[in-house]
Amino acid sequence: MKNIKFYIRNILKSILLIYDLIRFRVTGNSPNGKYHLLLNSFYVFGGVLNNFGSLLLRTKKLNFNPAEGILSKFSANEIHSASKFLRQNGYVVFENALDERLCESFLKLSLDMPGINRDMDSNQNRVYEGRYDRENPTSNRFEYDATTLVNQIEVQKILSDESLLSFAQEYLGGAPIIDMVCMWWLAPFQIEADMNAAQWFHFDMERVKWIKFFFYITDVDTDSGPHTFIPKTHRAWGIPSSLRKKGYVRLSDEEVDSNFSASARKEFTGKRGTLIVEDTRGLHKGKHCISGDRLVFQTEYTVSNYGAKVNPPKLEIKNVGPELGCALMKYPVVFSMIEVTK
Ligand SMILES: O=C(O)CCC(=O)C(=O)O
Ligand SMILES: [Fe+2]
Repeated sequence: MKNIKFYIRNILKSILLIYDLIRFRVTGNSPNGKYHLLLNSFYVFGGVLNNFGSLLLRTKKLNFNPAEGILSKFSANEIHSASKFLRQNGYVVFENALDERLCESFLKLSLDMPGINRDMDSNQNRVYEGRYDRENPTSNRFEYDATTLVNQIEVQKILSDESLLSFAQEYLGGAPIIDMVCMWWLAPFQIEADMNAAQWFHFDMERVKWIKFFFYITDVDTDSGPHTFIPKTHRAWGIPSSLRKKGYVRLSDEEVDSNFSASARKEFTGKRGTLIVEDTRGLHKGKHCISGDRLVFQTEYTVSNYGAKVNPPKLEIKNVGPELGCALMKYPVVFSMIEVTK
């Protein structure tokens, strides 16, 4: 009986979601913050309505030049196979995507730029805002805000990279919109994995369809917090209903292990410069870092800004470098979730 009620309630919510998606397509508005309906529909329909939403809301593909940017070192055939692999498995890895020089610049940036400790589940970590001290971490996760990041020339290089935009577009099936720019350290601060630091398995669900690019800026081994994914769980019904029904929560390793064999887990160890492209609608986490540390820079591209409300990062016009300046003029929709200010 409880089960029937759960399904009836959520089917009604899914009908409301379809109405809200169509209204958004027509008016560009979702007045009463109906995005939680997307989550509800996912619990019941396992992603089918996400696919419907992305077909409805995507905009026309743009004419990027895939030969311009960091993926241009891979042949057209390799990119084609990578794209296919990503669609089938939910992830694909490019080794040496970033060169040593760019990794060094990102590393230096992370040590010069102020950041903030992520609150931990226990709230036991120190509230700290300032520069990162690799020798004395004070949280499992230390992060930088998007506004600080988008004003940096190294970051702008990635944001305006046409080979990345082209790869994202191929997956999304419509013009990619940059909707997240982040960078963070994982460090061995507390013995336990932290849920709030995304160290327990979960799926992301802020948009109808999106794709994340994780760039390793430091070498990552099994102890220093490798990003971890369960292949194929990005597909419709890819996450078993018993796990989806728990809602938008973090899942323990035991809960995940009771549905997938431990060997199904893909733990991404790799040299700095490695790029992991992943559909984080599948189950994933940052494995708890027990020694060493891990710095990741990340961008997310979405097919539509329908979904969770976010504060747009502010990009000061005086900080816009030539590459980004050019991309902003050519592809305004890509940067439509970034606020350009005087
Ligand atoms: O730190 C990680 O590898 C996981 C981060 C995560 O959950 C995410 O970026 O969605
Ligand atoms: Fe996540």
